[in-house]
Amino acid sequence: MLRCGAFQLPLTRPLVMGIVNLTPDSFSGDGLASNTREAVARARQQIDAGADLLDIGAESSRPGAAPTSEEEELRRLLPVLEALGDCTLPISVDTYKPAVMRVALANGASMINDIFALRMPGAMAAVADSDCAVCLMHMQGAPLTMQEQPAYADVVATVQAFLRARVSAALAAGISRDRLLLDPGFGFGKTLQHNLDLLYHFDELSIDKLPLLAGISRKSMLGTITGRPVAQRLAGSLAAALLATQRGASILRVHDVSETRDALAVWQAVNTTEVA
Ligand code: 7PJ
Repeated sequence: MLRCGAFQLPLTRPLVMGIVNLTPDSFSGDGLASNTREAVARARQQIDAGADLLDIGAESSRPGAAPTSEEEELRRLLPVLEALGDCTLPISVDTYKPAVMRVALANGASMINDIFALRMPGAMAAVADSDCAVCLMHMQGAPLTMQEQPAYADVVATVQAFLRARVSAALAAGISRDRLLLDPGFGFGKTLQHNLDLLYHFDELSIDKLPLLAGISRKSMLGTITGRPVAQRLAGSLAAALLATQRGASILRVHDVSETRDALAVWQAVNTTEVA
């Protein structure tokens, strides 16, 4: 079980986290230019498509993206959180800013998805004061420059060591282990080869058996492999989602919820069949 504010998320089958993007400059082409009505419609679509939880992001973290101000991030986020006040699914907010975390948690969010893994001053305390779930993600560098020259001696060992240190820091800050999720951060300061190494060794990335989240949907690694532009990466995304699931992913962060659910249904049907 993952403790997620008032929710308890079962981790006995892979869960689908539907992306709701409030940024005007999303790489995946689904940005909603901070139009609240469209954003809420998109969230409801993700729910109807069978999402287990939503991930709402109001600041772009695509490679080369410049930071968004706290005020602008909240201006995009708050009306959507308010409109989703009756939502029966857990809502995760994708942010690394402590002030945004606190406001989001006070306005209905029950998970914080932090690409900086609570490294910003004050972030650890902002979530420790609540009972939300937290996704700790690995990133080398920061979005503006992270794809310039990513380099690792051993990417799997580096990500493991990073996640282990962030788990220790979170536990020391009083965040209980049933609130933690880990994520290697595909595409965040990584070459194609680094991403492939991490996906191949995905099941080795869990620290102390904590659940893993995989975010590969529509990412450029799939474009590089398939030669497809972002609008044509569904098949690649589904393949990657299944590979991550097979290697132990508990939560899949995706744009295409209903298609991912179908792929998972097939995986699950096979996976739960005992050979006579
Ligand atoms: C991720 C994320 C990811 C987590 C983004 C995109 C780029 N959060 N936020 N993991 N990616 N936890 O939507 O592809 O991989 S933004």
